[in-house]
Amino acid sequence: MSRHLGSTLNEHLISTDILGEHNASREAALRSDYAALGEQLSRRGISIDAIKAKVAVFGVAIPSWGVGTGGTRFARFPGEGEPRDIFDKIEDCAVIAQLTQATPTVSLHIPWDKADPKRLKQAASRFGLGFDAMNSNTFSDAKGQPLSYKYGSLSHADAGVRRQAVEHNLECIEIGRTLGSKALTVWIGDGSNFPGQVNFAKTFRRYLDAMAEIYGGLPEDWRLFTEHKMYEPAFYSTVVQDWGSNYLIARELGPKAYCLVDLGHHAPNVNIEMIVSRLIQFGKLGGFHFNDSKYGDDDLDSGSIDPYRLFLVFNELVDAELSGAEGFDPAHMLDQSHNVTDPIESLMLSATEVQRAYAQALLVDRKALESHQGSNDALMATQTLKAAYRTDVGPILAMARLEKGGAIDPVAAYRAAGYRAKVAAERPASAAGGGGIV
Ligand SMILES: [Mn+2]
Repeated sequence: MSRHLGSTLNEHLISTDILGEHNASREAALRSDYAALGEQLSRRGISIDAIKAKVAVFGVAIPSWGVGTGGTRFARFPGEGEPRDIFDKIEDCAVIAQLTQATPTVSLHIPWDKADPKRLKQAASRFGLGFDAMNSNTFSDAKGQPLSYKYGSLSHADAGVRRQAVEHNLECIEIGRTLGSKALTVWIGDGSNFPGQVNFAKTFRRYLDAMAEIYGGLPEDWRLFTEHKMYEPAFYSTVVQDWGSNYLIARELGPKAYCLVDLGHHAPNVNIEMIVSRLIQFGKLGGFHFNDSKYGDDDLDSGSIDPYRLFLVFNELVDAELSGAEGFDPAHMLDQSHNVTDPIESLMLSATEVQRAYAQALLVDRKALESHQGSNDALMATQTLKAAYRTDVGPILAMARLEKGGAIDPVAAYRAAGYRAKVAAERPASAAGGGGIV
């Protein structure tokens, strides 16, 4: 049987010998678990190989800033061997991609990742990585920037500040064009902290006009994603605060504009899966930032708090995929902040959790579900979802990884390879470096 370990021309940062040993010691158990699950699924009329094939081509992008240690409003505690610049970040992303085989692309943030685009492209192609959506930043002031974003950016009362913010976004498109990116994600922190501080309608109008200019600079085959967030840093009102405003933006701007849903950017208990369904139904779902949240944050690891909600989101996505919803092609990206874990380990597990939710959603018996819905059998309808959710799809994910040259257990292989200790010796800790979310 052919094995794909190290079969590509990509450079590997985790030794293929260590990875081979890791997999060899686990392969027999995995094959046995996979066969048992295959038998169980076949009784349910599902081909395990067909599910595995779908999982194998499912990818989620890694945000460049995610591999650095994050921080809170109070402090940032640098992690050992964290990346010093974008080239270190690309190497960390390559490790995640090698071991999980689920993260083929990196999403850059400008200006944090600003570098010669040709060098960036070379650095990524060494490891076979591509570039996902570009992310602009008008929520903090870059060094040497003439005008400040303290009171907003694209919706600022001053035309000069708005111009500067538009130009920055156009520059992000230019850089992304060289890198082979196909989308720009815009999130702004604009809003207010006091009632009366801003005029809601005027700020939104100014934002729409500025966004129209950015939209005008999009290449033909690009998409523009706007990301809503209920609050923070503005704690009284936010210009792009919810999916309703976001939908209005996408509709006003035109057919290349879509809404991006960050799971952590909603009020607690909001029915996010229904928002996802609405955006799909009206052709405006652009993509996701995956993370999890307990209260009002957008920082925790995907699937770490409420994996059932992640499954329910994917239930909507698979429903759209199978029903051939028009123009349905959502982008997937992780967006979380790691403060108490090794970011590489968190990102590997998070990518796996996203894949897991996808695989579980593929197992939903949709004919049965439709029939229960038609006969108002609420109990059996919800049990149909639970039956899929309760299935341990771990062997499917692990087999897909193994066959693509990844690790059966990515975290165990990563620890065995000693990557963090190696880079800790090469990358001196720096309080300024890291570029996590602050
Ligand atoms: Mn986000």
